[in-house]
Amino acid sequence: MNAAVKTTLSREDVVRLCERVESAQLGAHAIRKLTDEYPAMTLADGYLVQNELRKRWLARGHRQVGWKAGLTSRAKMKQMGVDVPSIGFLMADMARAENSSITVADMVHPRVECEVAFVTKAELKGPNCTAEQVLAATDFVLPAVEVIDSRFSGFKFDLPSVVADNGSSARFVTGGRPRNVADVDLRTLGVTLEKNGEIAALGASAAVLGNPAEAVAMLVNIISEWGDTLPAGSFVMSGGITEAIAVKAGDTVLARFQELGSVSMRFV
Ligand code: OOG
Ligand code: MG
Repeated sequence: MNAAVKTTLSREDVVRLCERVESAQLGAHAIRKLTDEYPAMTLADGYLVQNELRKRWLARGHRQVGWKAGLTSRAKMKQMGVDVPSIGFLMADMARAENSSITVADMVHPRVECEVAFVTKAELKGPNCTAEQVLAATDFVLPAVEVIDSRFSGFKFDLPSVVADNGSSARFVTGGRPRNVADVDLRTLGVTLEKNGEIAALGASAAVLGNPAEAVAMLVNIISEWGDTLPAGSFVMSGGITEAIAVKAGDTVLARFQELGSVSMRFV
C-alpha cells in the first residue's frame, strides 16, 4: 500500500463491508468478494475495512499479539493470483497449541501453510524499516503453521478484498524451538509440510522476499502509513513459504523446518 493511493469508500461503506466480513468470519460462511459490488475499491480501501475490523475486535476485548505478512512468496502469489504482499492482524485467541486438535466446523475452507515467525525485543518503526533493523530487533524466530480461511467463495479474491478480510487470517500454531537469528541463516531454511504422512508441499525460506526478515520490514512500513509502530514483544508471521494446502476433519499436519524444529496439529 502507499499513502498516495486513493480511497473510494465512504465511511458508511467501510462500516458496511466490515460488518459483512465480520459476520462471515464469525458465522463461517462464504461471501462474494467485495469488489463484485465495489469494483473501484482500492488496496487502501481494503486496509480501511481491515482497520475497522481490528478496532471492533479490540473493542470486544480481544488482545492483539502481532501481525502477519501474506502473499510474500511467489508460490502464494501464483496460487492466489495476486502480485502484491499484504498484511493482517493477529489476536491472541487465534493461537492454537502445538499438537492440539483444531476444529474445522467454525471455518469455511481452511488451508495450512508453513511460515517463519519472529518475536521482537525492540520497537520497529517505518516508513524506512530495513531487514537489518528487523534482525537487530528480533528476540528469536520460531516455526509456525498458519491456518488461513478466506471468507470468499471458492477461496477466490483480489487484493482489496483479501486485505479487507484480514488476509484470510484464522488460526496459527507455533512449535519447534526458538532460535537466535545470529545462529540460523534465514534465507536457506528448508521446510516440508506433511499431510496425513505424505509430503504435500516443500520449499525454502528464501522464497519469502529473499529473506523472511524483508517481509517483516515491509509490514512495519505498511503499518507506519496509518501511524502504527511494531512494539517490542510483537509476534509476526512472515508469510507462507509454499502454497497453502487444504485440510478437513480427520487430517493430521506436520511441518518440519530445518534448524527450527517441527509443528504438528490435527483437524477435527
Ligand atoms: C491470503 C493470505 C496469505 C500468506 O502467508 O501468504 C497468507 C490467502 O492466501 O488467503 O497468509
Ligand atoms: Mg500466511
